[in-house]
Amino acid sequence: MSISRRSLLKKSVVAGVAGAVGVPLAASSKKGRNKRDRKKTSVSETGQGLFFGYEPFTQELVLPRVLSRLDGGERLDPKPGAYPRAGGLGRSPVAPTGSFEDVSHGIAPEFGHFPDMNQSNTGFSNGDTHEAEFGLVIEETLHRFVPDGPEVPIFAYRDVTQPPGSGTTPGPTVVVRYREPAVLRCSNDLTADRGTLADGQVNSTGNNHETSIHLHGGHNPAHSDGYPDFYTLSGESRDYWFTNCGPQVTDPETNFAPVHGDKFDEAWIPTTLWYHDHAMDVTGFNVIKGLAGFFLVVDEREDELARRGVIPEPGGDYDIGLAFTDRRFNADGTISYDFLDHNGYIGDVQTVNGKVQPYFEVERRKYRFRMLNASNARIYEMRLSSGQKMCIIGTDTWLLPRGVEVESFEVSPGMRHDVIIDFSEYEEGDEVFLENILIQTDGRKGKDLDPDEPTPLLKFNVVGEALREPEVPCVEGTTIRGYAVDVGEGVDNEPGLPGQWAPIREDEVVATRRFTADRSMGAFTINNRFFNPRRADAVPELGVGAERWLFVNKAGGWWHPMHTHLEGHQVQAVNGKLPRRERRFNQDLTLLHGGEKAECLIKFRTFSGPFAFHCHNVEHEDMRMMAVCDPTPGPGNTDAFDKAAPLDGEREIDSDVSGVVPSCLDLEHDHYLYFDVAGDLDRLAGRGVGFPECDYDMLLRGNRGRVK
Ligand SMILES: [Cu+2]
Repeated sequence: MSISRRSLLKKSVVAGVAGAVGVPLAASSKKGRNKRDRKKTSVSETGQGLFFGYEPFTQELVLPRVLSRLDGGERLDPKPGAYPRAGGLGRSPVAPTGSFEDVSHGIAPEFGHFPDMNQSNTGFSNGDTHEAEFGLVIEETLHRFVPDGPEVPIFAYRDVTQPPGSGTTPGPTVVVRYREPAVLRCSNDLTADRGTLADGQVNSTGNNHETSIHLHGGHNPAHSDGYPDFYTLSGESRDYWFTNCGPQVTDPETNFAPVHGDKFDEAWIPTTLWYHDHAMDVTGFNVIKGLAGFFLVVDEREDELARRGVIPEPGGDYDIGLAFTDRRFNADGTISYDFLDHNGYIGDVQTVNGKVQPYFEVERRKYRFRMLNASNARIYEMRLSSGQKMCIIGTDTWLLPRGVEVESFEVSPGMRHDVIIDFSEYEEGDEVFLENILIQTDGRKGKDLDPDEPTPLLKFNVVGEALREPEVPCVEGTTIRGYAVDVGEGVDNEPGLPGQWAPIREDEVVATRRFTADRSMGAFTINNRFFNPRRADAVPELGVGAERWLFVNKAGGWWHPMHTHLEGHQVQAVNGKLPRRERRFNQDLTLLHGGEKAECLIKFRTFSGPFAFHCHNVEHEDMRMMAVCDPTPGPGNTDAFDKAAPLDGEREIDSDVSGVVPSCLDLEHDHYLYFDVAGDLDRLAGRGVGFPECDYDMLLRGNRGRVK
């Protein structure tokens, strides 16, 4: 077995005590920036990739396929919530024998307890506890990044209805309706014995690889949130239950979400999400190898905006997902990844939807682009080469109350910008580039904005006739979600588009917490602590009011994009000033530049923890810049409060919660760093993953499994 990230980490941290950690071995990032040379761009200026070059903007943008819905005879078998075992289905898992048909399909114990989450509120059309079913397989396959370049190994999500080897990066796009709960069965085919090219498979690492899918922006129970060590281990499967709802409105009588509430906070209706790997210690490697995809939730407001012509039809031909990832390649074209570069992975080759600098033919009309920064550490300042303004209609997971027009916008890893670009003013044959003007040479931080040295990422080739009728404009001030209350902007929404967005109010705040980002021993800390998945760093009272979270960046000049799971937040101020205009609403990421303090308001609703919050520079995250938020019922909910016990850092999480058998969740402390023994995969051979019979506790809004 080749060396794993985790074993490297252990070695490097021990070495780090002696001061040897934090020095990247490869000097790759220093010289990495693309010069603006549209004639010929070498794949790498690091010296590693000089054996081949490519002509930029000669390959077409590729759009990911839509993930197949499983219906009719294709539905998940065995059914979600049931476990395969000899002699028929049972309620508890059995040790797997190695085939997907025989592994456990544990699902969040909340599954089945929220019948009113679906749109119709009359139960589920299929008599089940969810509406949609999907299947993904995680596999290694071959992919061509560079035009006429080599096919190289990637990790990919594959639609389970498609043949082995057809996985892609980005993975298939999941499209669901708002309040259409879904089960996604994820099968991890990254096994050490998965075969080689000779027998039609790809095995570039010779390793088992553990995974954990996080639906970024989703409002889901902890068991389905991709908690870092709630793995889907290699050769095994896991069922993720995605509510596809926003947070439930708190019951004012009990200060707690109603048990069978059908009221959801319309300010937080999800729209543009993405799913990606979140496995502890190895997220950076898994993501740069390809494990990311779009997840779109469509609601009636979007339908109405499309009917009026304000936005293109959701999921239609003019609604385009763009995932931006920078990568480095070795001389043979394979992806280069330095496990000991903890600064953050910076590539010198820019890819969009897995293709190096592609072109995209656009008609002379309006498009919606869902721009996702899927890079590990690169931050972008995006603009159009023509100087044309773009209209932002959504940031991260949520639509804005009104359109915001900008000439450029800043994007940290993990962020999404939902942007309308109108090509109607161009002539056929015009070329427009989407460009990045933020210079960044290593993972620590962005440097200067350089408008004279842009890196072109994507070329739009304008084609076709002008439209006969002008389209309805989507510009500054156009009603999108609309304001539900007057926040000094007026509430004059378009007729028939009632206001949905509302701010979290100061008078709702019941607690203030401060989280300081810093560095230590070559790794990264929040409040001087390294990540420990068994320790709660924040225990908000579930469903009660709001909290003020102060994210403080003390880590010298380093930049840290902070991401909250379960709930997004609203930034009130950064260093006492308002943030950029488009980032004053809902977001699940706040970028802290050097020395910045961001003041955010956030609520915790519907589900108890544990949930992670962390820096989304993925290498910082892997190097422990992560903490645990464990929303827990408070004393106002006496019965639940008596049972509730937040994670204390010592106690094991029960297998009921994690899906990992208890003996694999032992704690190990090593130089104050927590290591998850579950990651030592040899120890897991032949053991099952799944949820044994367990009782969901409605009062707790979750199940830690230790409450008897
Ligand atoms: Cu960071």
